[in-house]
Amino acid sequence: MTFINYVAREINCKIVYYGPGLGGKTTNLQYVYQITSPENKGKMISLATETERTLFFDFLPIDFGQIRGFRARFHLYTVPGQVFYDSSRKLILKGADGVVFVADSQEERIDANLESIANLAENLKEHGFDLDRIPYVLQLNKRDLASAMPVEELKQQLLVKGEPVFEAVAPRGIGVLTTLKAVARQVLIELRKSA
Ligand SMILES: Nc1nc2c(ncn2[C@@H]2O[C@H](COP(=O)(O)OP(=O)(O)O)[C@@H](O)[C@H]2O)c(=O)[nH]1
Ligand SMILES: [Mg+2]
Repeated sequence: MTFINYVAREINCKIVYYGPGLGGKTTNLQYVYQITSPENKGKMISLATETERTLFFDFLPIDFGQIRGFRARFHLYTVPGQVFYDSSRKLILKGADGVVFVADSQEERIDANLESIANLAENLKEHGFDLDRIPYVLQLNKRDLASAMPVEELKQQLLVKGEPVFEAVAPRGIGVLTTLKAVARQVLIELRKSA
């Protein structure tokens, strides 16, 4: 669902941050937004539900994202994590070029992570996409917490297809950009195939 703007010579790519509530999706986006210079980003839009916010903004990375003379503009979205917002999640997922799954490393959130991955697979399927084929990376967030499960154990439970895995502490920006660059790289590879 990539939108090409020939006048601006830009290719628009949509990347969705998915995962259980309070896992750190919004924090990831806020960090990327903070460190992007004002001339390269649009407004941060926030849609507030009662308990959570859905955020999105677009930006033009200067150090990555070139494709045949076009610059790639990335539109980053978060989804609400709670079960009863499934219709919003589905809507936001529509037309995604790539997905970042932000897992909460805490032991007590393992079931929430698993449920959210299953929900992602299901919702992608409804849009005619396949988790096995869409650009996808796994972020293990909250590595700073004492209750964080060992990385190997999390990988065993959460990996779906040998996707790249990144450890993160989103409020400190640790792992945030490496995660984003990895999914962006996959999206650009897919685009080049179809260009
Ligand atoms: N200790 C710690 N707290 C985090 C981390 N990432 C996010 N948080 C906190 O977890 C809470 C939920 O984060 P948020 O980004 O809103 O989660 P979202 O529901 O997935 O968007 C906030 O209070 C964040 O500051 C992390 O890596 N470590
Ligand atoms: Mg959020």
